[in-house]
Amino acid sequence: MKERLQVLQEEALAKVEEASTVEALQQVRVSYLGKKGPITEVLRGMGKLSAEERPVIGDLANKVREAIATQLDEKKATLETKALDEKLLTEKIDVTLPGRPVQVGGPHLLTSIVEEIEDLFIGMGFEVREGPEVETDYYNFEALNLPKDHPARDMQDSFYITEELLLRTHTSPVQARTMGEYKGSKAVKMICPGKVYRRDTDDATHSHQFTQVEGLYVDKDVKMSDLKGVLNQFAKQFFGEEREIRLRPSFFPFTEPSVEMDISCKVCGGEGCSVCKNTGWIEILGGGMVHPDVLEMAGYDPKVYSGFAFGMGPERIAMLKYGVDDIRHFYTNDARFLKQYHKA
Ligand code: 2NL
Repeated sequence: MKERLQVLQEEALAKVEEASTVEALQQVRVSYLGKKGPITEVLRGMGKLSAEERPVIGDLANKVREAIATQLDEKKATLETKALDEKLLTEKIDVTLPGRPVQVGGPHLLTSIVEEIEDLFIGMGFEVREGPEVETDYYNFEALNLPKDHPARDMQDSFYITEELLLRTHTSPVQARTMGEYKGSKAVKMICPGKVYRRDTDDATHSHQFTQVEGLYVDKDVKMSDLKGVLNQFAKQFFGEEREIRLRPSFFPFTEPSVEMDISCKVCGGEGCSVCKNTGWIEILGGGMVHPDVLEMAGYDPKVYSGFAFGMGPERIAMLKYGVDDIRHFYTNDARFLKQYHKA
């Protein structure tokens, strides 16, 4: 039995030596050390041995098994290291290769325009305020001198959620809310940028959702000349020092008197061309002196307080400044359009 064990050990070690893959090694392990292998068989047959022989053979069988197992483990480690080395050699990474370029985004043109407008008015002492896009009938219409039967609040032109709730049609309710919050106790000097909604058929110059920036200055002794001064400053800073402004009479339900402001055409310098439709002027925004009823509803005594307000559409302003020919470019978000306006 001793010899048989010794032969088995030699055989097994030779097979281990021969094996060139981890799989072949596993094969050797199973055939020599497995449950049906010869060593197990020897151990099973121990019952037939004499009491003196039993511990000697048992001890030897265990030693043989251990010797084979140790060889197997060592060979396995060697093979694995070799396999890893080969893999590392073939899968070399060239760290000097330039990386794939990362797509860099930037603010949307409308965002940049709104921020530029905000900065100019902040520079003149206005604060920036925002408010809800789902508005009550009261703040969107009633508080702005647009009673229930007023044609400007036609159901056709608004997105109603309930009888009393709608998507705001302008950002003025934010101003009405602010005045209401101050309860006629102090001056208001604010602008409110944001999205507004009107039922409209989209085309090159119309969109059912667009952006507005409105401004409001209410204080003791605010005059029309203050409106003109602030808007002139804005126009020159935004469009260029050489641009002139003019105010034309107009009508809005929430201002009296009301005006529309034009800037001189930069293409022809006022001579008349296709951009300004031969007038030399381009319409930019509307405004006026806050209607006394609007002041009164918000808790401001119109005998003590007066104010001016104005509103503009950043889409229109961006279209004029950059020659964008279709308002839908702002919303379809074609990267080829958007990229042109990413500042370096
Ligand atoms: C335009 C004209 C305008 C206002 C907005 C306003 C707000 C309050 C009181 C009075 Cl709380 N007026 N806003 C006034 C006149 C014109 O917008 O063409 N926007 C695009």
